[in-house]
Amino acid sequence: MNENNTNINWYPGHMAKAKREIEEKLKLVDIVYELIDARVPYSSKNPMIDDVLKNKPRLIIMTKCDMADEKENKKWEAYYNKKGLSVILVDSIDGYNVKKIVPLSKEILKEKIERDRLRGLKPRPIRSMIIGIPNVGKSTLLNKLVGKKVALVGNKPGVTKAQQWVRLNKDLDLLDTPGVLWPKFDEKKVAINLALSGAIRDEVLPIEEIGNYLLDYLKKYYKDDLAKAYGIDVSLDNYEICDEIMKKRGNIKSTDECFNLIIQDFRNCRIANITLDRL
Ligand SMILES: Nc1nc2c(ncn2[C@@H]2O[C@H](COP(=O)(O)OP(=O)(O)O)[C@@H](O)[C@H]2O)c(=O)[nH]1
Ligand SMILES: [Mg+2]
Repeated sequence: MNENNTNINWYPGHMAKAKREIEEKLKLVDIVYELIDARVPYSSKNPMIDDVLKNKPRLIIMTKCDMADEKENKKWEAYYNKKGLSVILVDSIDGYNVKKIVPLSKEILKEKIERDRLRGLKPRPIRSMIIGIPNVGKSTLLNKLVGKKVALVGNKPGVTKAQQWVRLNKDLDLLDTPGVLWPKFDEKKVAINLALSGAIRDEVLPIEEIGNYLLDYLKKYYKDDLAKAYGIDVSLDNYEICDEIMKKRGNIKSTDECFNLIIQDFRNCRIANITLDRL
């Protein structure tokens, strides 16, 4: 249950392979859990996912909702709902909403379940899988869903490649390895958001660029929180702000260190609960 692709670079070859692997697994499941990070609900969503999933029933799970801006959570949830997609916000650490995932899955699949029943098919557990970009919280959610009562179901007959399933309850089996989606960052803004959220390595972009972007964003949307967090005048330019912070904090000795501090504070939710994608 542990795949760690956060440090790899994604080349077209990797993407093609990841796509193929997901398509293979897709045939085995009734429903897909597409994980996106509530702090970056646009940037963490692979835009090619619709091509890969086609008409496969899907539940969008917005992870880390505890770290994101509550108002924005609601807006994004409404936005995806309006597009006809089912969405749920979760905190996979404390478990908020995690128990709703199975009943919601049954609801999404209720027509299919009813069709199968009318055709006289024996009822069987729903099969599902988790997919998402690196660091979105796939393993954490899987572990939370499974809890302590890990029950490996074993291979299903007719499945060529060995697949382990975990029985969550009598109604739902989950593939025990999540599908890793490649992050997509053609847009600069998306690349920066993915670096800030931890989906891609910081070193992919210069710290100065990420830092300036974050500061500008905070000045625009989280001005009061920013002023309060550092005790600074946020009408100053970014480099003046860094100078102010350096004066206040002896351990911060350069602008890069200052940008790094703000980035770490963002990641640890020390400034506020922040959402970096706006509708
Ligand atoms: N606060 C919070 N942290 C989370 C949540 N889900 C995952 N994380 C954290 O995000 C990081 C990446 O999670 P992980 O499950 O390893 O991501 P994966 O690469 O998609 O499997 C870890 O530090 C988790 O503790 C969540 O819902 N809330
Ligand atoms: Mg993982």
